[in-house]
Amino acid sequence: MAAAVRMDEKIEPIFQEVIQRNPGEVEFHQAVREVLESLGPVLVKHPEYTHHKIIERICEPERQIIFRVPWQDDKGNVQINRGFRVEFNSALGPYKGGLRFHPSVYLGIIKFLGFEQIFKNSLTGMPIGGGKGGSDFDPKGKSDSEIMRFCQSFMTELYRHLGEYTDVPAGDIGVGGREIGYMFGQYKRITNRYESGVLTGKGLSYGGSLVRTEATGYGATFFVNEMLKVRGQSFEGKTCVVSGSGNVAIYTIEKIHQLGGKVVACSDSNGVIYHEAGIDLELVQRLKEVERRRIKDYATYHKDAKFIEGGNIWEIPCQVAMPSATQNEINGRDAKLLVKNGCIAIGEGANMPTTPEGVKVFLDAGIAYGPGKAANAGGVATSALEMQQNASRDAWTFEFTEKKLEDIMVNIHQLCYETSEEYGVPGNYVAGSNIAGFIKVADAMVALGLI
Ligand code: NDP
Ligand code: 2IT
Repeated sequence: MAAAVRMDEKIEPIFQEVIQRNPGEVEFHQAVREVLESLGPVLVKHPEYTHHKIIERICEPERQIIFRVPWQDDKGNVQINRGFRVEFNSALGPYKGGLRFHPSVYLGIIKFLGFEQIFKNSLTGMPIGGGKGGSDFDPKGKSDSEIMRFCQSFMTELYRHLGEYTDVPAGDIGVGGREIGYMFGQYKRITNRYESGVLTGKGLSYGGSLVRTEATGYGATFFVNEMLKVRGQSFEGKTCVVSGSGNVAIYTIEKIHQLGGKVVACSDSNGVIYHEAGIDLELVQRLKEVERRRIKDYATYHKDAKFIEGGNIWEIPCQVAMPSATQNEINGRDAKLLVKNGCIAIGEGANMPTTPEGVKVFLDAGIAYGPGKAANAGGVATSALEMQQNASRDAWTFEFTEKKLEDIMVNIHQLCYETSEEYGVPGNYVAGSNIAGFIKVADAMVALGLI
């Protein structure tokens, strides 16, 4: 298996221009570099992409929206946040991608996420373009009323850019069912339209889809299951570690347990819970989904579990690791530790959780490494299934929808694997996902003319 290659000499100047035109946006540079490093052999097979300047065009968002979000806290103080929506590429369909509410959000984070989303959405095989948005608003410690006022203010500006055929946001870090509900309510009120397809991740009482809540975690686990199958392995009896304890982590843990694996650790930004007997998922769900508490409290319910304040979850030996918290949470040293401790598969529930040094370690070690744009595509794919149900005013059963999700993940895995073989790096899912995701968008861009 080949490791990450050096960037092609025709592509390098394009990348340098991206850095120059987007100063300081280091996460965006990182995401672009990773994709561009895979594309050298593609240009050899497809000289038309060079002629049409597809790479230059794909690195420049179609539209970037930045806006003020004023709101009032419970004490009556005026608060100001910044809102973003980057509408990156609509060659395959309306812009589609989540909204992130986290204090670390700035344009560079939204652009990295939006860029990844283009290729991820392409891999799903569904008619969705790429976009991402969010705010530097910190939902932690806010009351329900504060969250509602913030979401209403955010949507009061964003609504004019949205539409079921234009741009369809969903959740991401800090944005779940509660926030989507408040935003959908405000969109409906302002536009006087019950336009279900304008947001996904909706509640089941107003047009949401079964399985959307579970989809990213379930999908990532299905993807890892496929990678394991290629190696004649399965989840049965495997010790697993899942970082984070939010939406993606919770449903990753659930599916791993259903497939016979045992998750022994999860985390939040304060620290790590290690529970050798296996994570008690019902408790995590109650603490996180219902009571919105910290993962530290888990240890007060299970005396045999340990909370490691500020701990590094990747130091815990495991055979399968599924980073499901945030970007750059596995560095080169963590990756080496994982490999040394016997890890054979990585499935990225989070977006870009591994640094370039970490990716290189995994590829060099020849372990099964499923990058986020492939492994976590089940979330957005199920969003597209939600759009499909909304458009036909239908509602599918859990089993039917989950089977569709599983089929989509099996197909994505197969597409990435076959593409890696076609390009001479069998089992390199980085190359496979970047190339397969890119080609579909590039072909559509060529067909649509200079837009
Ligand atoms: P949630 O907000 O539900 O959960 C996020 C989890 O990650 C929390 O446990 C949080 O801990 C932890 N976390 C977030 N930021 C940091 C940080 N800077 N440092 C340490 N820990 C952090 O988000 P999701 O589960 O939805 O998202 C998790 C990841 O999955 C993100 O990378 C997201 O982009 C990606 N993703 C999400 C999809 C979805 O459908 N929701 C789809 C595809 C990818 P704390 O509470 O302490 O902040
Ligand atoms: O990163 C992602 O794919 C998401 N946060 C989900 C996007 C979506 O539109 O469902």
